[in-house]
Amino acid sequence: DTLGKTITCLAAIAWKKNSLSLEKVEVEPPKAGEVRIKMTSTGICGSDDHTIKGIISVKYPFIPGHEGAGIVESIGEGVSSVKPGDKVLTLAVPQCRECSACLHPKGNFCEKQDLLPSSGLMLDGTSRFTCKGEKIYHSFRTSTFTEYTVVPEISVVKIDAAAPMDKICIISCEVATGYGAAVHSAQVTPGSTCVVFGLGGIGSAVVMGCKDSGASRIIGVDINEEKFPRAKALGVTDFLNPSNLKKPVQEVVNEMTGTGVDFAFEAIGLTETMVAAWDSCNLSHGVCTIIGVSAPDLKLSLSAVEVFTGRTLKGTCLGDYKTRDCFPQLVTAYLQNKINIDPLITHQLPFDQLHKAFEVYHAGKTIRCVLLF
Ligand code: COD
Ligand code: ZN
Repeated sequence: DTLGKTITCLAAIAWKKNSLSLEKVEVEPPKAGEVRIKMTSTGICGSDDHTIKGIISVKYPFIPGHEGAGIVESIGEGVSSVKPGDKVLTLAVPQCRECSACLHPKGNFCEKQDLLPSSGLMLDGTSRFTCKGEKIYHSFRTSTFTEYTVVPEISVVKIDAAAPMDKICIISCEVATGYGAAVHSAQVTPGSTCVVFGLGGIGSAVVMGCKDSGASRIIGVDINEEKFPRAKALGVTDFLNPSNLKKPVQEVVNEMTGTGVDFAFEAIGLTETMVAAWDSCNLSHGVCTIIGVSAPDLKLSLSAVEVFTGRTLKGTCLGDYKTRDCFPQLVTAYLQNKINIDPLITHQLPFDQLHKAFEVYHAGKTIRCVLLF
């Protein structure tokens, strides 16, 4: 029985930039308003790689991971939305239901989030993890690369008890972020032309969302041509590899479409591809949706005179979904065969083979690799 006790278990710790190792960690019981989860599965997202490399700024040493699913082990005082035994998803952006973002009908970037900036601590300013006597930080208040984690109640949501845990973890980021960007944030229209920059996990989910929305042409852009066959199966109609082009990719997109695309998406996190996505849009009505997160100190350089013509530049985080309200509905939609997320998972490995999982990820072989506990 683990109730009220510190649990010692296996977790991945990033001690410093680019150094990840599996360690025995102590996970404290949840305090008031917190939930301790026994993880069942977690995806490896590009953002986790960004945190390990220090591109997204975080506090070291920390436990990475945010795309997680698990079963509630115990709850702290006052927790009412989940109970031990519930199947849950972890939420990289919480939903406190009290802040200005949560109260706004369209807002989802809850003020209690811990992405930008990142404290690496729970809401009370302390950590629940220690290793070898040292305090270990959290990431995004989710930290899913561990057999047990502790998260605030606002960063977790109960899902359908029938949900297959080896699959649905990707709904908590890849599906919400990518598929949601197309169907919910940009609201891609039937017959439209789209371009998707980056055909990794997130970009592939964007392609799926464009296709499900009835887009008639989907141009996929990636420097790794190994991504093309799977993206084609998901709905990409035309491919561009910028490293093989003699002119900027946006010029080629404009020539191919005549007038620029109706919808552009950036799912890489580089300023140059963000600008290329914007410049690929129809001057009058094009909508450019930025999904990728860049390093915090960078700026975009756009032609100022071309801003007034009517295009829309929009950012999106987790598909603009209010996470606790909407993620259970995405799980249910999957269970009802309304969204097919299966092709977005290309690899599955046991959690203790985390290093191998990162090797296949870095080799550019994956759309999503899911780690199973
Ligand atoms: N031109 C074209 N393609 C490129 C380039 C380039 N210069 N550089 C890299 N790529 C391709 C890679 O070959 C790869 O296929 C793809 O871009 C990136 O894919 P992945 O699989 O490495 O990463 P994803 O898809 O899991 O994530 C990418 C994001 C940028 C979306 C991610 O890192 C991110 O920033 N996510 C944050 C979005 C968000 O909402 N966060 C909240 C919770 S994560
Ligand atoms: Zn993610």
